[in-house]
Amino acid sequence: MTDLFGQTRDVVKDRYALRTPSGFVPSVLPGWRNVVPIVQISPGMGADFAQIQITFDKNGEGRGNTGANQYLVYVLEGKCVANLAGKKHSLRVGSYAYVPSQTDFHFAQANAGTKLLIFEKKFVALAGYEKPAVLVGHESDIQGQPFLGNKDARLQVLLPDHPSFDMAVNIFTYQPGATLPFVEVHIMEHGLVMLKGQGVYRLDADWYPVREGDVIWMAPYCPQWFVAMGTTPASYIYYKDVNRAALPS
Ligand code: UGY
Ligand code: MN
Repeated sequence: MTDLFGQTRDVVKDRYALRTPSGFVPSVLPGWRNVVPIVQISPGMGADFAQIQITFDKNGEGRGNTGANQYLVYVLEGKCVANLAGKKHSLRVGSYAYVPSQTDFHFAQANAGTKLLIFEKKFVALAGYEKPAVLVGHESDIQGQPFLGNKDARLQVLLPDHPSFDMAVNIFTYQPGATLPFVEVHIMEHGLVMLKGQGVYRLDADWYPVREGDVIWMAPYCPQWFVAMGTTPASYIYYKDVNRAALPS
């Protein structure tokens, strides 16, 4: 039986969005060739950052300069080589690269099907602190810490917790039945991709079943809560803006 036409789990609202792979439409990004880019979140939705998925075809590559923006690139599938500010790094599933503003980059030598997730944000400098440098790591080197004392909800913080960074990217892993401890409401904005498992996300006053591959945008102050469900752990990678004044001067 075919799926029922005209149905989708996608919702795009003023304060949040849930996007699912069945609704993804490729676009074209300057500097990227032989790839399929999906802009999952962008200012067109109301967000103050962009979240982009890149899938490589044969001979795919992305070349450019970050300009005023900074990137956190995470490898969802496959492998590739990143040349960042003239230095080459081999990346595999779970690798991540922080690419500061005003930095030359070239992503290439990827297997067809390699998938990158990019969080892109305008860099806001902080007086008295140097701009962060290129940083490359792997999620397996980051210890998951119990979230607010709950060992069944663990947080891996990929970027240094330091005032020079104005963005954070974390991986949250929940055992089945584990939850965010309370409904969060905060100044930070989020972009999120479900990496594994299933659960229910509360967004504002609405509840949505979510699973691997789903994407969520949460505007600042959007009430949010999650419970992992099923028999396997659920995990998601997410972005947030951090460490800057509430009211820019
Ligand atoms: O870092 C966070 O704000 C995180 N606890 N939010 C979330 O997972 N929705
Ligand atoms: Mn949050």
